[in-house]
Parts: sequence; C-alpha cells; structure tokens
Amino acid sequence: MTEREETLELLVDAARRFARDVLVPAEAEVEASGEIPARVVQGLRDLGLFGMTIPEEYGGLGLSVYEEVRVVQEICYAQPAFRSYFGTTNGVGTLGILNFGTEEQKRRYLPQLATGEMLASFALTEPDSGSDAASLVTRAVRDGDHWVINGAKRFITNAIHAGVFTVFARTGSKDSGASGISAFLVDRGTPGLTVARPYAKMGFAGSHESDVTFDDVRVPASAMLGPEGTGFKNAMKSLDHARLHMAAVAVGLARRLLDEGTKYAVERRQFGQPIGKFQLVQGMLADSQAEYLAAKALVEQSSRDRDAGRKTTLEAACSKYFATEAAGRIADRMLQIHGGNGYIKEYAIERLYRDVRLLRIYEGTSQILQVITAREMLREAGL
Ligand code: COS
Repeated sequence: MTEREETLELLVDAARRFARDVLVPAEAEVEASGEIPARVVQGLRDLGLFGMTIPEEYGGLGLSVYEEVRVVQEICYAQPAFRSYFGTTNGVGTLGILNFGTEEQKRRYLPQLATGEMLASFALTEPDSGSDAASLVTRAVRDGDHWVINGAKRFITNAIHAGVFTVFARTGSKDSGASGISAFLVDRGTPGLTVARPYAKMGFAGSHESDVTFDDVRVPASAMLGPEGTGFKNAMKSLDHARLHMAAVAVGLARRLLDEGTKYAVERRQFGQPIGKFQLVQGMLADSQAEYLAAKALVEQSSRDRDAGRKTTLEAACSKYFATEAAGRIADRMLQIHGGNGYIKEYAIERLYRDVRLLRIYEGTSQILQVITAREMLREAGL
C-alpha cells in the first residue's frame, strides 16, 4: 500500500466510526429539531469534510474523486441530511470555482470553504427551469463595471447557511439557449439577495432548501466565473462530478438499509423462528445485497475513470441512475421485511425510506440521466 492509500484508509475508517458512533445516534434529534447539532457540524469540520475536493494548497484535503466517494459512502451510512450540510460546499457550490475560477477567486473563497467557516450553494434551478436547465430566465445585465442580476431560484440547498452562491444567469438574448448563460459568484448579504424560509419536506430533516430571489443584485464584473457564456458548461461539468458523489450517497445509504433489514430478519420471530430463515425474506436480502455490490463497484470504477482524466458524463449518469434506483428498491424491500413495524416512526427504516426518495430526483432525475446516457451512446455511434 502506498502512503496515500494508507492515509485514505485511515480517513475512511475515521468517517466510518464517526458515522456509526456520532451521526446515527444523532438522527432522532435531527428528525425532531430539523437542525444539525453544532457538535456534529464541528465533528464534520474536524474530519476535514468541508474541504474534501479542495486542493491542499487552499487548505482542503485534495481528495481524488475515488477517494471522495469512498469517504461519502461511510458518512452516508447515517441519514443523508448530515452529508447535505457539507455536500454543496464540496460539490456543486465549489466545483465551479475549482474548474473555472481565477486565482483571485480561488484565494478569496476556497480557504474559508475548506474549513467550513463558509458554506457554498449552487443556484441553477428556477421555478420554470428544472430538468431543462438551459431554459433558465434569471437575467444578468451589464452596467459599466458591474452586472445587475434579477430573477428567482428554487430548491437551493443550504441557501440559509451559504456565504457564497454560484448563480447561473442569462447574459445573452432571450433565445440564446445554453450558450447565453454565465455564472457569477454572489456573496451573501449583497443588497437585493433574499433567501426564503426553508420548505417543509417529505424527508431529509436537517437539510435546508429555499427559494432565493435576486432583485437588482449588483455584483462587480470580477464576480463572473469563467468567460461570459460558459455558465452552462460550468454547471454540467460540476454535475458530472457531483453525480458520482450522489451515487456514493446512495451506496452508503443502501448499506445502512441492508443492515437495518438484516438485523430485523435475525431478531424478528414468526412461526416459531427468525423470519430470516424464510426463503422469501432471504430473496429480498439477496437481491438487495447484489444490487448494493453492483452499485458500489460501478461508482468506484467510474470515479477511477474520472481520476484517470476520462470524460465520464455517461458513467456519472449511469452511476447515479443505477445506485439511486437500487437504493430505492432496497429501501422498499427492507421496509417490507419490517412489516407493520416498518410503517411506524419507532424504527429508522420509516425515516430512511422517506429520505431515499429524493435521491432519484435531485442533481438530475433518473429520466434525465437515462437521456444523457443514451445521448452519449448514440453520439459515440455517430448519431
Ligand atoms: N460537460 C461539459 N459540457 C457539456 C456537458 C457536460 N457534461 N453537457 C453538455 N455540455 C455542453 C454541450 O457540449 C453544449 O456545448 P456546445 O454547444 O459548445 O457543443 C452545451 O453544453 C449545451 O449542451 P446540450 O445541447 O446537451 O444542452 P441541453 O439543453 O440539451 O442539456 C441536459 C440537456 C438534460 C443534459 C441538461 O439540461 C441537464 O443536465 N439537465 C438536468 C439539470 C439538473 O441536473 N438539475 C438538477 C439541479 S442542479 S443541483
């Protein structure tokens, strides 16, 4: 084992222990309060998780994508809202700065983001622009040395905590499509930027998503991220990476769901024996274990391909699609094993079942991921 591999295994082990010893026991408290306790946030900071993807020269851990997905799987053994708290800062909220930022922008934001002193949000989705991201209508108009932004964004994770937003706005004409979109870094507290109260949701208690509105928000020209008109590519590139991260979230959660179901199958007795002795229950366990192993292998191999410098748009889409759909099926089977007990709040499976539902929707719905996969295949074949 190389020194780097040994360091990774130490970090993975620390993340595993933190998830099982600190995060899982805190789940009920988060469900009741809707907040991640300060001691947990501090623990996530101490592990360096806010800076996983940020290079060491800016104070982060500088993990490769493979290393990142290994750590994320461990943290997501606990309910996924814990990961959401540092997820946008590692993922979509920061990747644009890493990929497209000037040295000045990197120095200004990355060191604070790496420590978790500042959180980042990614503001792409709008009320009428979700899967069709290139149709967004938030507008940025040049005014001397400034840009003036007007519009509304929807479902913005961590908006109430974020110190900086990567905002996608149209700088081209109304019908300019993807090539008329630019990205901007907008600081919290900029006049005209308003964050609404987080939504009440089906699951994911402790993760906060809000509407964000821009009413004549003036930012200096230096706040533009990358050249004018490259915002859409910036967003897509960030999502290619983030979808591997999200696939790892599903794999981590799938492991937890399997453990909950297996434990229940051992403890619960019916017809005079543990229900795990019944072959129909065994079938549900075996199908779920096979899907878990397949999802884990897929995301880890796809991450290695990305680290090797290959374009992994197709692999990232397949990983997120397969892993999140598999996690959904696993959640359903594990709840079925719990029977009536799976439907009451006393057991973790009820909450995890609601949490897992979101994974097939955000950062690309399963249907959009199917479209991306098929498009890449057909393009390769010359269509
Ligand atoms: N990496 C880099 N560039 C990319 C890219 C990628 N993965 N995907 C597309 N692009 C580029 C294209 O190459 C094209 O550039 P050129 O015109 O120079 O060739 C440009 O971006 C427009 O691409 P395309 O024509 O494919 O745009 P579409 O409007 O057809 O995109 C999809 C459709 C579905 C791919 C896109 O809208 C999408 O991913 N939607 C889901 C958004 C999402 O996940 N939202 C979740 C919330 S954000 S957390």
